[in-house]
Amino acid sequence: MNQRTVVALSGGVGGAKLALGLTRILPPDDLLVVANTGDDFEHLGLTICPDTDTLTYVLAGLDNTEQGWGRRDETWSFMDTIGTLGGADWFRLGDRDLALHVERTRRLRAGESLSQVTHDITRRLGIGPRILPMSDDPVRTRVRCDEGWIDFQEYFVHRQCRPVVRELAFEGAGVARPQPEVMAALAPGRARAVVICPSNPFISIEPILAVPGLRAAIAASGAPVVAVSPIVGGRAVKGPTAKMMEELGLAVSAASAAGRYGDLLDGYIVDEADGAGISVATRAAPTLMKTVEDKEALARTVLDFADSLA
Ligand code: FO1
Repeated sequence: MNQRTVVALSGGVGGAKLALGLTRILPPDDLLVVANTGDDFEHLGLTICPDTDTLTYVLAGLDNTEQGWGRRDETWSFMDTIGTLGGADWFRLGDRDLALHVERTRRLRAGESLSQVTHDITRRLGIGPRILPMSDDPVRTRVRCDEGWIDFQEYFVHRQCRPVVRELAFEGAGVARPQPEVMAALAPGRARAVVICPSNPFISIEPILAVPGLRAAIAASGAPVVAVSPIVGGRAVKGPTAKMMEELGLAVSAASAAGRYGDLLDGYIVDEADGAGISVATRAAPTLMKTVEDKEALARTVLDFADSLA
């Protein structure tokens, strides 16, 4: 029987953790991780792809675990120096991380697609499973706050998520073409499961679902769609998820996170404390991932649950 692929949608730290767990229980060819590219931006003349790079470093075992992004064993000579030259030093690019941005930017400018560059870099770093962007066309998350529309990283890093979020937009999503290999993995009968990782629904998952054709392909894939709640005990594990929910007038709960995915979900993994008010099938499990064993255990729970829903 042809191997059936697990397709995981991921953004941010939580997504990368569960993706790591999935790599520990699946053969490399059976996992395809779709990276959100809405956080990508042009900075210092470089094309920066944070969610792709976080996945890359975590799956390559190169990640800075305390920081949740970037590489460990970093040095900061470039950042220190660009600051003295009056350049932008608010978005911290370590010297080793910088090499990735410089080389990726060179190759994109030479006409390679983001998928080609990402595939080659992940292979060179010894990563078995596929990490692919949701689209090779640019999609950029924009945030409308009281001062107007700002870029995502300006909101998330430069202003440290302080602005009140009134609205989000995914610039370019309307005309972005879904990544072909992702669409092929979602062809009817080809996927074993679609896993929506415990990422921020608004900024990590919804941009992926906004790429024309992707949401419909997931729904038509015939595979069980299982999401892991990013809210634990009424709080977000990391990042601005809870703050955004409040600012967008939503309850800060696992249920309202699930509500963002609507009828796409077949199952929802919630932390023991959070099962109330959820219409789809739920399974309670520890969703806080501190150790690699936690990540593997949650990955196993997600796939067992998905298989039971198939
Ligand atoms: N996040 C920060 O809070 N501060 C930073 O200086 C920062 C730099 C950075 C550099 C490369 C990279 O791939 C990610 C980086 N991030 C930083 C995280 C990034 O903003 C987030 O990972 C995503 O955009 C949100 O999930």
